[in-house]
Amino acid sequence: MTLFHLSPAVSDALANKRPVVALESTIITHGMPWPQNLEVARKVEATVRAGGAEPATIAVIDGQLCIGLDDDQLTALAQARGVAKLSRADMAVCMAEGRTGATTVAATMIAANLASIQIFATGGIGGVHKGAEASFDISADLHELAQTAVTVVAAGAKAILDLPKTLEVLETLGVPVIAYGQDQLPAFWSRAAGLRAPLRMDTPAAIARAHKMRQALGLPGGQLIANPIPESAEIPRSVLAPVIAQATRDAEEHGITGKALTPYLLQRIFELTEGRSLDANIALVLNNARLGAAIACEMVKD
Ligand code: PSU
Ligand code: MN
Repeated sequence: MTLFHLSPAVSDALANKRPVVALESTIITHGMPWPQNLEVARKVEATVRAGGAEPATIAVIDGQLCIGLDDDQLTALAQARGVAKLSRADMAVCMAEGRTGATTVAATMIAANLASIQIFATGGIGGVHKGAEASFDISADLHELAQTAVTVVAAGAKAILDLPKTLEVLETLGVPVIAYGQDQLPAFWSRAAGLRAPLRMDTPAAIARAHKMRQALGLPGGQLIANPIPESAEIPRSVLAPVIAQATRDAEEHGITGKALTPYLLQRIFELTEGRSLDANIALVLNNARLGAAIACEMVKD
């Protein structure tokens, strides 16, 4: 049984020890509307290539765990409806049943690690949802960061989450949360959350060294690199706070919970900001792809 399928380009890059950056697919199927999702997926790949690394977008297609998608696969995924959102709990079932699913941060980390890809760039990770003390809604992404040795570049956790609780859980789980180039924790659509990040690093080389150091120490798990959104694209917190509050109330009113909650909130915020949240989301994903490529380039140096 072959466990996963590498695209020719990814296979070649890995065989020749060239830098590779993993990319998730839930952001394509559940995180952004058509047709921007396809445009962004292509642009993210192009950005990784421009940064000197090979992109490996990951998804389960007809039961096969694909690491590196061609343009037809990317297009089909971006257009498909009702694609499953896969995390650690459901990836194996989707594969066993020969179905198609998009990988979240957690599932993408598992797949990347299987293929020895150590860097992964995305938009935002899942975290502790507001009201988690009642709902218990804590993303499996956090536990994955604690056990799978992949460095994840994100723009911090989304402001729809409870950021202080998310930081607490990551600390409990022993996950380094490293702000890139600033002291403040970036908050996805805004550069600052009003919270200090536990750690700070200023260069891709230092991040690559810290990743290797964790491995040398025998520590399981990865690192979370929180890369602030470019200044020109950020949406001030004062603009976003009431929108998030409204979206959260709407979700409650409609009884949206579990896996459906994050996609619902993202879509609602997109509507309430008349598309502005999507523009910011695109800018930050591309920014993370650039940093991911730079870290991947450092990682392959001895
Ligand atoms: N960030 C985005 N868009 C997304 C997600 C994150 O900007 O679509 C996805 C990621 O795949 C992440 C998932 O792993 O949401 C978290 O979902 P949950 O909160 O259900 O664990
Ligand atoms: Mn959840």
